[in-house]
Amino acid sequence: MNTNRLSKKIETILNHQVTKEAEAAQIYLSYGCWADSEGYGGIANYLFRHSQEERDHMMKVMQYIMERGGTAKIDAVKAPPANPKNLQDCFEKTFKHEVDNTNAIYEIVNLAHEEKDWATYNFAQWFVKEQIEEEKLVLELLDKLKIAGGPKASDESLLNLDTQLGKEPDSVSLAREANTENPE
Ligand code: OFO
Repeated sequence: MNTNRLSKKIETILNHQVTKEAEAAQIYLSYGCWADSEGYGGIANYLFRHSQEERDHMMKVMQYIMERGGTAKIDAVKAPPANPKNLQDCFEKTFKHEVDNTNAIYEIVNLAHEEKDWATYNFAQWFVKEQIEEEKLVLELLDKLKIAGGPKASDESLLNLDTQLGKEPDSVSLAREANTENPE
């Protein structure tokens, strides 16, 4: 008896998303290491905490695959991209990664819709909402940097921004409902 409630295509795209979330976690880790090496300890801390959030997303997708009777697979992850040139570049690249991830989520939504897999369609809606928040979060980083002076920001305003980001809450509100212990 086939107890897998996911089609082959849906199982594959969801497993692909597991890898994407793991890659996102690595990117945030890598940018965090770069920020720390540049002296931005607060921003590094912020990026490290966000890396954990991406791991929570990975767990959430894995758990869904397993709940539906599918097989979650752990694949190799790509090496993170080269270090950013500066903070502006770091936040801009982060934004691009988030948009790329949003597009991957939309692919899942489109396929689930096409296959009338309403369970997966419904599951993916959490990520659609989450991506709105994640993109907003990075746009806010870019806004804060702009207010600090953008590419011409003084050391003092960058230090203030660094201190401020070091104190930001761990994750956006939706993601706080899901973590490695409770990826619901
Ligand atoms: Fe940055 O987001 Fe996961 O899904």
